[in-house]
Amino acid sequence: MSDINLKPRLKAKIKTDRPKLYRVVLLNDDFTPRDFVVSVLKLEFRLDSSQAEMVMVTAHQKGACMVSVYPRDVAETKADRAINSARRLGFPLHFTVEPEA
Ligand code: TYC
Repeated sequence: MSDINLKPRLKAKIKTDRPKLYRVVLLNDDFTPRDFVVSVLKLEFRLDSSQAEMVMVTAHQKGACMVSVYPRDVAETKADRAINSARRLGFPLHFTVEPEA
């Protein structure tokens, strides 16, 4: 007997899965000025001043800090734009994008 199911599918399958979310993580380095890190967090990731300061200080002290979560393409675009804006000024600021657990 064949395992192939020849019955027409009657119900349209509605895709309800939410898009997976990805974290953008800020990494510390010894060269990028603190004020520049805060500006990038405000401009690119829309953090307010106190959030941006807190994220920058946490990365500075612990080595890394999660900035926010987004769908994959948004996370990658924001991280790329932030990295490139730092690179244009010669700063090695870096972000990673990783899937939420
Ligand atoms: N450590 C940098 C300095 O002392 C500041 C800094 C903070 C850089 C956080 C990157 O993710 C960072 N100038």
